[in-house]
Amino acid sequence: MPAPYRAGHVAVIGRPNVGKSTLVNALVGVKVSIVSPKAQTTRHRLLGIATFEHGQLLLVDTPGIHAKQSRAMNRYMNRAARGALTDVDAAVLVIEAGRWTDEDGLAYAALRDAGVPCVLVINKVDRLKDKTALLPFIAEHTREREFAAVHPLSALKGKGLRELADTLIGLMPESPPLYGEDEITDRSERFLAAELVREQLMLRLGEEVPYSTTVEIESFEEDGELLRIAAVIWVERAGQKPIVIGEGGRRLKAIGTGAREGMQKLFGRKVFLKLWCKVREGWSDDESALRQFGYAE
Ligand code: GDP
Ligand code: K
Ligand code: MG
Repeated sequence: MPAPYRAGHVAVIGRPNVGKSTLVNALVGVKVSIVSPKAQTTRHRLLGIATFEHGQLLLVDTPGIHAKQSRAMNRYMNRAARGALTDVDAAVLVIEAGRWTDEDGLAYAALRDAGVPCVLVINKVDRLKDKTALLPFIAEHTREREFAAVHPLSALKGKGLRELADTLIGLMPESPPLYGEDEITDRSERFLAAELVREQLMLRLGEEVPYSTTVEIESFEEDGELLRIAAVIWVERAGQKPIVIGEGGRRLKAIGTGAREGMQKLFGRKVFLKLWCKVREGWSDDESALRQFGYAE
């Protein structure tokens, strides 16, 4: 008798920048969730759908759980991360090889409270110079914590993913696939388009300004084979606008080119993208502006 098909939800939890979104993308096989070296790139919960011959994993990518609660935006992100833990069949706690911080402890505590089976993923093993350090690291951090399994891997290099997928499928309930096998996310193309613009903002702006930006899609129209998309980049203060636009409009142009290339790859169609930059004073600490911009939880 063949093994039964299994399908269910897996929350992907961890502090900012450990590689949660990279891991979700690697398991799905398509970049559905934006990635950058900056913390808090992921602001929303998003489902990545990974279909295998013996099971389907609905991976809930989340903003990193972090200690800062000061702005309304930060509170939204922590709520989105913690909220992901309800109604899941298992969770993955992602940490970085060789590093355990207080924020990892915070993420583990949220998982333990949720009472779902938890798999520890030790990501970025490709960065370890001394691989023999891995075993004592695992021993130290699993001694007083409860994990269903431990998987050292590299989401970036695609090493160890199959083993993780098998473990996770084993933790899922028996069920037929919950989504079609060609589906990759629960989010709309409109949402993904806004995210791809935001990814460019995270990549191309310095340390401060990206956190003051958000992206709103004004129009999203199919024109034959072409997608015509118009988007507004919102900043919080007038002084941030010239930074986004750049000298002679060069930065805005680069943001547009990068985002358009990402969209064409993801949507498999030609994209015509128009971008504006506008000011909305203090939007990231303003609950009603947050709701208008889609940060509702
Ligand atoms: P998140 O904030 O937890 O979602 O992390 P991201 O997926 O956005 O990744 C944060 C940074 O870590 C990005 O620069 C990734 O390229 C990098 N990264 C993710 N996984 C790996 C990995 O396995 N190895 C290495 N060397 N870098 C990684
Ligand atoms: K990140
Ligand atoms: Mg992320």
